[in-house]
Amino acid sequence: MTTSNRLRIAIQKSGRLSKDSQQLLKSCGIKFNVNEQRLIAHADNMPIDLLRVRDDDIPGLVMDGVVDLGIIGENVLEEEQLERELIGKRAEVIKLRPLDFGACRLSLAVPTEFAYQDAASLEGLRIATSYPNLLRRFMQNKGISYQDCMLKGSVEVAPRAGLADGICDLVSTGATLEANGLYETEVIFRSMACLVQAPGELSPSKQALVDKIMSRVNGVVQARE
Ligand code: PRT
Ligand code: ZN
Repeated sequence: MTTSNRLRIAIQKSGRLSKDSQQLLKSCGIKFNVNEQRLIAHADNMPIDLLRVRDDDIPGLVMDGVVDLGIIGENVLEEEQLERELIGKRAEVIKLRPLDFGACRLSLAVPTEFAYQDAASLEGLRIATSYPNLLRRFMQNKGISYQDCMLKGSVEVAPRAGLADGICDLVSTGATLEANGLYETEVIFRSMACLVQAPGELSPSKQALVDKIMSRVNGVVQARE
């Protein structure tokens, strides 16, 4: 039985979005306690279950309707949408609203000694990234060909390790780039955390609950502005 009368919300288990996601839901009056060992946290005062998963799993869970809502970085959401479009898989979500945390940008960066003029400086070169679809879209729009170096982690060390000429990675302060002898040359995608809903209609009771949560999220986020 994979359907539930309880509203399911997927949030990142542990990482840069998890504390803010939990805090936001708590500020909306949803009472829950997280057990680090458990995948699911049941809310005490509303028919809501929180699913604590890897952030990369959240877009797919929402797109497939396994959960009703999700809190996810737009970078991960957009990458998954492009990936699914490529393989002809359902990729819709309802974007409810951007949130006020998780700000970052996906940028191109090259070693300090690299004489970068514009993205065409990367023509034919190898670029390391965990976001191959967002990178491809950007480079295709510019008509620039390049070689892939797909890495799920340690992207910033790829040039120094001789694996790639440049990188396409998330940046917030820029300290990681600097520490690795790289500089940011081009922002290809700006991202924030966002609240998304599964495609299709919810049951009237779930929809009423989503409406209630949304009005509270709007209030909480506005109050923090
Ligand atoms: O385990 P799980 O798969 O759930 O987590 P994860 O390791 O894939 O993701 P996590 O927790 O690192 O990031 C979750 C989301 O936070 C990202 O998808 C973004 O939407 C958002 N976010 C915001 C960031 C950053 N800022 C960020 N700075 N995600 C990653 N970084 C990394 C970046 O990759 C680089 O290594 O931080 C480093 C750069 O930071 P600065 O400050 O040195 O520029
Ligand atoms: Zn992840």
